[in-house]
Order: sequence, then C-alpha cells, then structure tokens
Amino acid sequence: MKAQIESIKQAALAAVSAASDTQALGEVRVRYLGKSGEMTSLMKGLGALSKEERPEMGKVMNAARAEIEAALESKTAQVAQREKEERLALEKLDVTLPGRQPARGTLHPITRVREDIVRVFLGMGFEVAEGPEIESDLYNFQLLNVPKDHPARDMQDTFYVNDSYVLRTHTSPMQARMMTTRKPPIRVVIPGRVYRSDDDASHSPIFHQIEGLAIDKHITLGDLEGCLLAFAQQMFTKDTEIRLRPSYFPFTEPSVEVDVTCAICGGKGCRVCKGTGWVEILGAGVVNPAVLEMCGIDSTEYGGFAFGLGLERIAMIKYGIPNIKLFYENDVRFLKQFNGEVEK
Ligand code: FA5
Repeated sequence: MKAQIESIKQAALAAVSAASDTQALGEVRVRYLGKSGEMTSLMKGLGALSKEERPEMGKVMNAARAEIEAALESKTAQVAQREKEERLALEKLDVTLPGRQPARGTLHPITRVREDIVRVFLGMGFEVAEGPEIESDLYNFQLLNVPKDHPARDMQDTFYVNDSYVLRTHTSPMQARMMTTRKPPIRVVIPGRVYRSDDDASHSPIFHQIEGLAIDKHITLGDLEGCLLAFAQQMFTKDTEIRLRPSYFPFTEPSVEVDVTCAICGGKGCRVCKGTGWVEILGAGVVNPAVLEMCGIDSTEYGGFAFGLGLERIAMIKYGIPNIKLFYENDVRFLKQFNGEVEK
C-alpha cells in the first residue's frame, strides 16, 4: 500500500506542476483529493488493514495528502496571481487620454435665418402666423387677383394636386387668409415652405419664403421702404442701403423688386453681385385695392403693403453660399460651419 500511496502522490504532484490555470488545478484536486478521488478511495481501504498496520499507513497517507494539498495551494496562488496580471493588462485604462467630444448639433442655416428675420419683424410690432402648404387655387391665385387662365399664372411653375388644389407656390395666399379672417390693423409675417417646378444653382423645387403684410389707414409706399430699410440694416449691416425697382405682381400696385447693397463687397462690385454692387432680395408692393375688396376690406378706408422674400436667397447672400443645393444635402462639414457666429 505504501508504494501505491507514493505512486499516487507522485502522479498528483506531476499533475499539479503541469496544470497551467485555475480550472486545471481544480480538476487535479477533484481527481486526487475529491470525494471519489484516487487518494480518498485508497483511504477507504485502510479499514481492511490490521490494527497494527493501520496507524502507520494512516500517517503515510495523511503526509501524502498534505504534500499534495500544499503543492496545490502554492500553485493555485501562483496561477491566480498570473491570471490577475493578465486581466489587468487587458483592462488597462489610460486616464490621461483626452475624452471623446460628443458631436454637437447646430441650427440649420435656413432655420437660423428664419429666426433672425422673424426677430427683426417682431421688434417692429409684427406678429407671426403660419398656413397650409397644400393650398386651394382660390387663395394661392384667385383672391390674389390671378383668375383661372390668367397669363400671370405662368410667373410661377405650379405643382397641381388637382383642379382646385396646388402645392402653394408662395406664402402670399396667407395674405388673403389673414385679410378674410382679421379686421385691420394687421401686421403679420408668415414663414413657410413653398413649391415650384424650378431647379438650378439658385432655384430649388422646395424652398422657403417669408411673407409680410401690413394693413392700416394711411399706409404708403414710403412705409414699405422704411420698414424694409430697417429690416435690411438689422439683417445685414447698419450701413446697408436698399433700392426699389419697378416690377409687376398682380396682387400689388405699384409693385417693386427690392435690392440691397451687396453684403460681400459692401457695394463695390464682386462675383456675387455680378459687379453691380446690388443684390435682389425680395418682391413687394402696395396691396392692390382689387385684392382688398375681394378679401372684404374697404379699399377707400384701408391700404397696405406686402412683401415676400426667399429665405435661401437671404442665407446665400449673408453667408456667401454659391449653390442652393448645399442647404439640402445635410453634409455635416457644411452644416458645422454654422455652429457659432458666422463671419458675414
Ligand atoms: C413671389 O413669390 C411673391 N409672392 C412675392 C411678393 C409678396 C410680391 C408680396 C409682392 C407682395 P417671386 O416669385 O419673385 O415673388 O419670389 C420671391 C422670392 O422667392 C425670390 O426673390 C427668390 O428669392 C425666391 N424664390 C423664387 N423661386 C425660388 C426657387 N425656386 N428656389 C429658391 N428661391 C426662390
């Protein structure tokens, strides 16, 4: 039996030294010292020995067990230390690395320009309203003095929904909606999305306008000019000038196109203003008495002015943007430039 004990002990010690991780060491423990392990089974054989032999064999066996136990313990401590070091090396954290900045969203330049424009007009006592993008032919054209089959319909390439409805081609139908539902005095600006079958570097099929309408007694073209000059100087620079050129819109009489001194060159002449020093920003005029009457306002008592400007156009001038498509591509490199204050 002594030889048997010795051989199990040697096998166990060899297995301990061959085991390279905690799991393998656990298996060695079970195999030799576990409940039905080799050493334990041998121990059960002690009962069959004579009374004299039993204490002697018991001692040898306990000593062998203790030796295996000690080898297991010391190897386990060694392996656990190594495994801990390996884990720590894997989980290494460099606390001196700079943190990753979360990307910060920004207002879209069109939103920014819309908010800037609305703020200027709020400061002049205007209120803000919005209206439907699918608009009836009545409001988009007829109440604005553009009857069916009138040649002025060709001024705007219209998307028709059916015979009676269109995707609004401008924000002007809101003039008629305001005049038919409100009593003067009226001072309102109406921002919104509009649609035309139009597509080039400065025209898009979907774009944005802001309409302005003021109805009161004794309103003249001079009030329109003063209001737009104040707007241009707050929107661009305080020495910006404006000029009014005669134009035609069926819903205003007289009608004008309004230019501002070029914000890029300050009026000296550059690529953006095509050397003229002026850029056109909007259409406007004195509200046509025929429109006032169709909308139920007495044109002998009241008058007014209206204007409509393109947001994209203002943003292109203000930020020197060469192509309207840049607004809709949502290229983060482009949008990021509007993160803080943008140079004029
Ligand atoms: C109008 O839409 C008139 N409703 C403006 C108006 C209102 C006149 C009130 C009188 C009184 P016009 O078609 O010119 O006018 O358009 C106004 C502005 O919208 C233009 O100056 C231009 O800046 C912008 N615009 C027109 N078409 C497009 C387009 N396809 N893409 C981007 N901007 C456009």
